[in-house]
Amino acid sequence: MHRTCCALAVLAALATPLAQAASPIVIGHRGASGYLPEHTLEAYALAIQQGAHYIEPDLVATKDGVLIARHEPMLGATTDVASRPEFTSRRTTKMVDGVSTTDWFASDFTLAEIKTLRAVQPRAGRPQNFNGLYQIPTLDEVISLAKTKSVEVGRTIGIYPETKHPVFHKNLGLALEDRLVTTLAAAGWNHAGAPVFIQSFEVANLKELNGKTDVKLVQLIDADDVNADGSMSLVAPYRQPYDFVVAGDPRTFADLLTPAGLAEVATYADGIGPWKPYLLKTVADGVDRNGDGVLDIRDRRVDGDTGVIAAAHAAGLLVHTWTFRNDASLYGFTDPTDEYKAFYALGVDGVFSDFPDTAVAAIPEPHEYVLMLAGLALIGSVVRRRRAAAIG
Ligand SMILES: [Ca+2]
Ligand SMILES: [Ca+2]
Repeated sequence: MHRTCCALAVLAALATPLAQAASPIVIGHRGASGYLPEHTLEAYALAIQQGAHYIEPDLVATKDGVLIARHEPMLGATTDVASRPEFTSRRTTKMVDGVSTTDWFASDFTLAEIKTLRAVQPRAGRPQNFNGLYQIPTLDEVISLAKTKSVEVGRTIGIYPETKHPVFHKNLGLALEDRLVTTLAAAGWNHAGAPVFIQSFEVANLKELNGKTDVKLVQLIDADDVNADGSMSLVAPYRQPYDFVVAGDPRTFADLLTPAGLAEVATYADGIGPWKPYLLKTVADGVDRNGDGVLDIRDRRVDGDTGVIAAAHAAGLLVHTWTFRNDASLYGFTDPTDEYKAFYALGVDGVFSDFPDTAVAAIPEPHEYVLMLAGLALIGSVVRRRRAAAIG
């Protein structure tokens, strides 16, 4: 009886903040890239149609300094450039974050030349029948699409641009930051309330952006791999933010998730975007859990919350995690819906998904979400009390 009263009292105390807690956002990762060639207006439009709240353009610069949407400065994997004889001689070798890379680079092409290219599907297991149909969009065009679609569908569609390889672009004389802020300002979106999150794997450029814009900023947290025991594998070039490498700063990505790391991130960013194994620990223990006769990442044992989300929230940071794919990256899960539900129950604030329809369908109803978070808060308060008792 007494316990029930306590629980109800805690629930009542939590009711106001929880009622304001937003349900998780779905970010259409490179658009609905599970279905259509990534980073095309068509893929972004499909993501919106499927219910995505944000669309994600990765940004690289052209030779004439225009921001376009590509996952990499390299064009070989996601466009038909290799089949264009007029561009054969543009293939070259550059250092990208310390890695010698031979390809066609956006920074060697004018926007007019980029516009003659067409997007292709880079993943063999995904539909190839849209190859050669769609253009490479500029950031301006992505913003226009978000605005037009917002009116069309009657809800605000945000953008979630990523500055790709900021040091690389700076060294080319094609720094991304001012170009991005200028473009956002021209769109009326250079303010804290704009439906925009800017993300980066580097730190220095986010700190620079923090001095130049009030738009929300997100520190991405990478890793090379996840070890069999569930710990993170940190190997270059996925060991550290590349600006740390250049500056001789020894800290790794994982160091940004310690209490000290999160406290520093909170001085310049509004959220973190860690790779999902940082949040939910899974272990490869050799058991074929889904019984398909093959051992792969889907069979990993789900061991549970790493505590990173609670620590980030305690530091005042949002947590948006990546990448959810129906056809890959299912650490510890065979059904993608089960994976989304597990991460929503952990309390993530958003997910980057190649299949936004599946991500949206798995979001709990608002009243379920409030109860779920109340449950998390109750568990948290019990754990804190136990810790206090142990210390006392
Ligand atoms: Ca991205
Ligand atoms: Ca299996």
